[in-house]
Amino acid sequence: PSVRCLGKERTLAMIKPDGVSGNYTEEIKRLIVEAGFDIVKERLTQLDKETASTFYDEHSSRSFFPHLVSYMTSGPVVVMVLEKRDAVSDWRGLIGPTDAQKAKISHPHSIRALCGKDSQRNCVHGSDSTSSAEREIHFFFKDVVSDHVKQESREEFS
Ligand code: RTP
Ligand code: MG
Repeated sequence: PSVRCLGKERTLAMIKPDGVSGNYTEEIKRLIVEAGFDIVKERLTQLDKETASTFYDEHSSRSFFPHLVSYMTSGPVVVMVLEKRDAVSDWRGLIGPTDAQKAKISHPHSIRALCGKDSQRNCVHGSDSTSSAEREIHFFFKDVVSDHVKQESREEFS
C-alpha cells in the first residue's frame, strides 16, 4: 500500500546555553518526540559573537541585543531541525511565551516554564514563521535544502 504524507513542515529548534548547562537536553528531546516531532538533524555547537549577532539580526537595534549576544555565546547550544505537520506553530506552542516567568503562570506545561528563568534566559528557541524557519535551517544546516521546509506531497511505497 502507499502512504501519503501531506504538508509536513520543518522548523529550527535550539536548546540555548542555559538549557544545555542545566542538563535539560535529554528531557527537552523527550518532550519533542512525545509531541510527535521527528528530529531530522541535530548538532551541538558553540556560537561565536558574529554567528549569534547574525542569527538574531532582527533584534540588532534593541537595547537587550548586547545581553542577548553574550547570553547566546555563554556556552554550547544544541540546534535541531524538527519535522511534523504544522511544525513551526506547534513548536512555538510547545516552548511557550518568551518570558519564562509568565510561561510558568499561563503555560505551566511549556518547555520555557519547565527550564527557563526570565525574559532572556528562556532555554529554547523556535522559528517564528515558515520563512524564518527556512532562513534559520539554512543558517545552521547548509546541506538541508530549503524547499524541504514545506514538503507539499510525498509518497512512500512498501
Ligand atoms: P526566540 O527568537 O529565541 O525563539 O525567542 P522569541 O521569538 O520568543 O522572542 P524574541 O522577541 O525573538 O527575542 C529573542 C530572544 O531575545 C531575548 N530577549 N531578551 N527584554 C529582554 O531582556 C529580552 N527580550 C528578549 C530572549 O532570549 C528571547 O528569546
Ligand atoms: Mg524570535
